[in-house]
Amino acid sequence: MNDGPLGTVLVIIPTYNEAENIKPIVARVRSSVPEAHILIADDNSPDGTGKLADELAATDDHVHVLHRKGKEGLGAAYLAGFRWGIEGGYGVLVEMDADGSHQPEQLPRLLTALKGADLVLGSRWVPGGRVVNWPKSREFLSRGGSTYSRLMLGVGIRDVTGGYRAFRKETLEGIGMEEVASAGYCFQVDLAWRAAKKGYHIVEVPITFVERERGDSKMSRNIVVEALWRVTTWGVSARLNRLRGRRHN
Ligand SMILES: Nc1nc2c(ncn2[C@@H]2O[C@H](COP(=O)(O)OP(=O)(O)O)[C@@H](O)[C@H]2O)c(=O)[nH]1
Ligand SMILES: [Mg+2]
Repeated sequence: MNDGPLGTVLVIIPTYNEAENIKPIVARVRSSVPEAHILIADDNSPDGTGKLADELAATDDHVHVLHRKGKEGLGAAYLAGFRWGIEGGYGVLVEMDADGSHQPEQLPRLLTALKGADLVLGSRWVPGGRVVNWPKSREFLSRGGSTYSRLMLGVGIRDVTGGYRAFRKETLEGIGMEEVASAGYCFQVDLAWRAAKKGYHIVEVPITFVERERGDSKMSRNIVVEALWRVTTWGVSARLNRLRGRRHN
């Protein structure tokens, strides 16, 4: 199993109630990057997404399903998927939503950029990146969240909450992903910040993010509050540590 110098690509798609979206997204990934494998990480969706995923896996040896016992959040599903992929010998692990927001047709650009990077972020907020079908309020929240995190954490990343990403396996192994506890958006910030602190080379590639047309978003107030709270405590404690370090020198 080896496609290219970085190894075989595994696209991990976490799902919770994505019955209307799972078949179209898998078909799009399969035709955009035919050599890649797909892992659907389903949290026992009540709408039967897991069963549809099994049907896809039964007829396509590039499609795999990880059935999880219940809804534990996006972060936990990704961590289980990363572990599954690393144990299975994949060299590149991709994060992608099931709802079509992350266009599979743009995946080749992320994978090309990964040849010269340790981590590639699909980015809405670099030149060339954009968002389709978002109300102004959601754009404001996302841009604001990214800017706040960037200033608070001191990282030069424009889109730090985005969830369309490609990791080299070595990057995930190197950042201590087992310690990542955050659930929602914060999970993405946490991973990117860990990679930045370790000095990994992070490249942002512009993407067109398309808001979902079918099914419901699982975004909630709690997820936003968790992210704000954690980013603030990380930023403050990093600053305190730097101050302490300076005093002792
Ligand atoms: N396995 C799993 N997937 C989830 C969970 N919450 C959200 N997802 C999936 O994560 C992706 C992004 O979620 P979405 O609701 O679109 O969030 P939004 O894009 O921020 O509005 C989708 O593929 C969801 O089905 C969860 O608790 N478990
Ligand atoms: Mg979405």
